[in-house]
Parts: sequence; C-alpha cells; structure tokens
Amino acid sequence: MNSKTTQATAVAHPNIALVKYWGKCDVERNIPAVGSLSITLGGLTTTTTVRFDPELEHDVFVLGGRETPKKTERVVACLDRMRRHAGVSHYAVVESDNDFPTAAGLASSASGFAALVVAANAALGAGLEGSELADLACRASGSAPRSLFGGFVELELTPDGPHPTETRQLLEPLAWPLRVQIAVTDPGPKAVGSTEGMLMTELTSPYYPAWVESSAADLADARAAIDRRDFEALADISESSCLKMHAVMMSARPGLVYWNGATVECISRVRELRAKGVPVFFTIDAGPQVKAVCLPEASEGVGRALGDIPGVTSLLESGLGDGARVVGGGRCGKRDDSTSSTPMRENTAGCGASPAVAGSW
Ligand code: 2P0
Repeated sequence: MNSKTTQATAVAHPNIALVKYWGKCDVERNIPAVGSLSITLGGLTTTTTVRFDPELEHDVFVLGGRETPKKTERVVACLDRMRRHAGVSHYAVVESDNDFPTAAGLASSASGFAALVVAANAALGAGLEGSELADLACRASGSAPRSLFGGFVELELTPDGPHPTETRQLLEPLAWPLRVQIAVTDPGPKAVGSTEGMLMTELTSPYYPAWVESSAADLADARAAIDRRDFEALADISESSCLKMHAVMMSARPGLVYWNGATVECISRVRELRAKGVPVFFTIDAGPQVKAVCLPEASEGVGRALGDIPGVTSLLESGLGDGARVVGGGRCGKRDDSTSSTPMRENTAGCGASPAVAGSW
C-alpha cells in the first residue's frame, strides 16, 4: 500500500451452529477439531469500519463506542495477518458496533471477525477471496468463516486439502426460511470465554474423544435433513448436538455450566411445544441464551411462550440472512485524494454463492 489512508465498512451477521464446534485440533493455527453447520441470523448485525492510516503509531480497537485495549490483541493479530498478505505496514483504527449483546453467547465473535476481515480486505485492496479469506477468519475465530456466508452453512475439516477447512453455503436464506426466537436470560458477558472453555474441555473431559468422534455422523445427518427440508430430523440432530456439547463441557474439570435457571425453563417449554406438534427446537451456545428455531408460522407463538418465562429478560427475533459484505468505502484523503480511494464494493467479498466475507470481541 502507498502512503494514503484507506478505509472500508462491512456488515456481518452472527450465526448459530446447529451442529456445534467445540475444541481445536491445532491451537496455534486455531483449526477446529470438528466440522460445524450453522444458520446465519439476518436480524442481528455487526458493522465494522477499518481505516488504515500511515500516521497512526499503533492499532486502535473501538467496540460499541469505547476503546477496548484488553480485547485488542486478537484484532491486532488478525490485522497483522492481513497486512502480511497485502504487504503493508500501516496501523489501523477498527470501529465495531453490534446491535445485540456482545460476548454473551450470541456469536458476536463470529460476526465481528467476519466483518473485520471483509472490511480490512477491501480497505487494503488485498483481493482475498473464498478459502483464503475464510482461513483468515478462522484463524481469528473458529465460528467466523460461517458468517462469511448466508443461509445454511457448513464448515468442513479438510486436512488433506490445500486449506485446513473449507466453508460453503448449503442453502440460501430463502430456500428454507426458518425463523429464530432468541430468549435472552442474561445479557452480560460470559465468565469463561469459548477459547478457554474449549481448551479446558479438551484437557480434562473424559468424554471429549467421543464428542470429536461422533461429529462427522451428526454433520451428515444434518446435511441430509436440510437437503430434504425435514424439520423434525433437523430438530432431532440439532438438539442432540447441543446437549452433547454442553454435556462434554459440564464434564470438564472444573465443569463448565453456561446455563442458568431460565435456560432450563426455556428448554422445557420448547420441548412441551414440540411434543404438542409445534415445529420448534432449541439450541444453546457458550452462554445462557436459548435460541428457538422454528418454521415461520410457529414463530409468534413460540416467542409468546418463551417471553412469559420468568428470567427471560428480552426476546430477539430473526430470520436467516446473507453473508458478510462490504457496504461502503471511503476516502480519508489526507494527502492525495485522487488516488487514495478505498476499494468500494457491494457484495463482492467473493465467498461462493452468498457473497461474503468477520471474534471474541
Ligand atoms: C459454535 N461456539 O459452533 C460453538 C458452539 C460456541 C458454542 O464457536 O476459540 O468464538 O474463537 O475459535 O468461534 C464459539 O467459539 O471460538 C463457538 P474460537 P469461537 O458456534
């Protein structure tokens, strides 16, 4: 890059895994131990602007309007990898905003790093696409490559391929427009972050090898259910993967319990509804919020049923959404505006069918 200031803005949506990722086969390179399969939530959004500026003396990370030095390390590491690819050395200001609770088990790290790599790629004019961009997102956060894509997304382990993982869209959002009611039972940040929780689980849970070993069959079942648009089959495999992941976490020493009382009440309520024939199932990530995935016609009733539960502090509703994308570039033109324009692209991050390009904030 030359001596000009360049910037770009990207948006990305969090995703929730129906077949879960928990554990790493390579901590250094952040390669997941298992594949995963997710849906991208169009109703929740991270917006990130990255500005590379030759006059800066260090990187700055502003999250939700506040400078957050403690959380800057992972962002700087991600920027460093991107700078190496682009052959530049300028520091950057990264401003990121979530319109939903941050670091509370709502996958803000996925949308955060997806938006970051897409924005930085555009601002640097690095031209990274597809697997290269997904690799960079994965290095920052194992769930982030999934937010590069919209709809239904699979992250597959490909140890024999040119990249350690491959992420691809299975279905576009409108191909099976599921809805999700998110029962927030504690909007505060979680006590144990995912990365630390995974390492603790790998090192101490006697059930961890079984968790890893059974993942490929879960993925195959989920893929087949999605292919057939078989909601009941997807519900069975998703609830099973969720409970299995929480069981392996709980069996670590010390045991990791991300749930609270309202989490358990929500599980029971979803099960009651499902037993009555309502097309809904639950899934829960590394936090106490319960995501109820349903067919569109059931969404309103599911929301009412969860909203009545004591301890549910708010409800968020979302459909499925698109992958990460550039929404604006800009010229900061401090020096020579005639050549300092930021690459400005709409939907051009180039990750396959859903143009995309996104940690633990
Ligand atoms: C998932 N989670 O598949 C699982 C389910 C949480 C529970 O991926 O260490 O922030 O940065 O790679 O991506 C959250 O973990 O972890 C996560 P790192 P990440 O969505």
